Amino acid sequence: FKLPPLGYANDALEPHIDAQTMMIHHDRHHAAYVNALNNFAKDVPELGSTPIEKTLADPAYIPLQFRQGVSNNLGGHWNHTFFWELMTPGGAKEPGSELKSAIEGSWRNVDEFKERMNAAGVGRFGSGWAWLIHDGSGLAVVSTANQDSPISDGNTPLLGVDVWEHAYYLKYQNKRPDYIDAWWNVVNWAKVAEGFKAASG
Ligand code: MN3
Repeated sequence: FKLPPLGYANDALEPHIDAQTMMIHHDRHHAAYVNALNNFAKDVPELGSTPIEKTLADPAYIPLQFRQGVSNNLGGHWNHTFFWELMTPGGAKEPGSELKSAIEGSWRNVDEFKERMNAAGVGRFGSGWAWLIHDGSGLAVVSTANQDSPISDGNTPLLGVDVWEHAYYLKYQNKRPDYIDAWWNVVNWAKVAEGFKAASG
């Protein structure tokens, strides 16, 4: 397992997400998940040769004493790899036409969808994520605890926001709603649209 580089500088998402948060989040938190996985792979060699999504969907081959630890760190690795790609400096301010239509088919409009995501993120007690997922038939907003992945529930994540305190505390302290509001400014809608196309195709 390897820590993927950020596709942009630590300060690229300023002022919405500050450089120090990005550095610590990527270089320390994400790196810790990767290091833990490489340690687990010493005990469970199959882990290293199995696609991450496959293990998240069906971790039954992992011996019980390692399974929770593997799931936590594999989810952490996958979620963060995805999260870095879901953010971009200077991207489109809203979803492109096809994705926008799909969102408007599931909620009144894009603003209502954003409100649902905000509510899912703010309402997550403790640490976790809020997600836009494709469930095989359409779009939905869900929230997961800790590093749990929608993939484990058979869903395809299209967009996700990390609401662990480590994602925002330096700049936003206890104001998680302000962090999520700011995060919308850096969403990589092109990446979300790519996932939507693949999931609905
Ligand atoms: Mn995180």
